Amino acid sequence: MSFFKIYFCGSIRAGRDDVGIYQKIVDELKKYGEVLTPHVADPSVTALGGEGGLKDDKDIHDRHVMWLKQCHVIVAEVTQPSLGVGYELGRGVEMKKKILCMYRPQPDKKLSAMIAGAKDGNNFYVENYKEENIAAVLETFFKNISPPTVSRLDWSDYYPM
Ligand code: 6K6
Repeated sequence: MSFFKIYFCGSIRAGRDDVGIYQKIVDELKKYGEVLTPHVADPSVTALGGEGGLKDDKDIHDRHVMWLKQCHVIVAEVTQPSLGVGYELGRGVEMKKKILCMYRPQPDKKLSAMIAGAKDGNNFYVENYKEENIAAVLETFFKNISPPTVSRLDWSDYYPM
């Protein structure tokens, strides 16, 4: 089994309604490797609450950009629109990361065209899904991408950029 470094994105300050789904996705992602951002799925992290260990917004931003650089793949739950998630995806595209956006279709809303239209069938995937299909969607994504070329013991674990 390949050991991917996975950056998971989900709404924090934009609202925590979907945190239960984020937990299910992160639990599933752990079968494929190391999730660098498990706190996004932590129900004790609220939209207004702080995160232990990270001092301020600059600290949070810089730490997350460092994890974005380190990851092999980005998986984002994009149903709850979030500025932070959109920013992470834009940075990820520039870094040429493999990206999967997971969206639960809504009766009264449409996914942003800047996400839906970024789909390219190569690096940027967008999948509509239902909660019961989380495992299947992730299995298909990971089956279709190349395994990481570095082992679990990556130098960046010792010398973070
Ligand atoms: C925790 C609760 C309120 O504020 C915090 C501290 N902020 C963050 N903690 C951890 N990750 C964050 C924080 N703010 C943004 N992020 C990153 O952006 C995560 O990786 C999420 O994927 C994304 C959420 O962005 P917003 O705009 O919904 O907060």
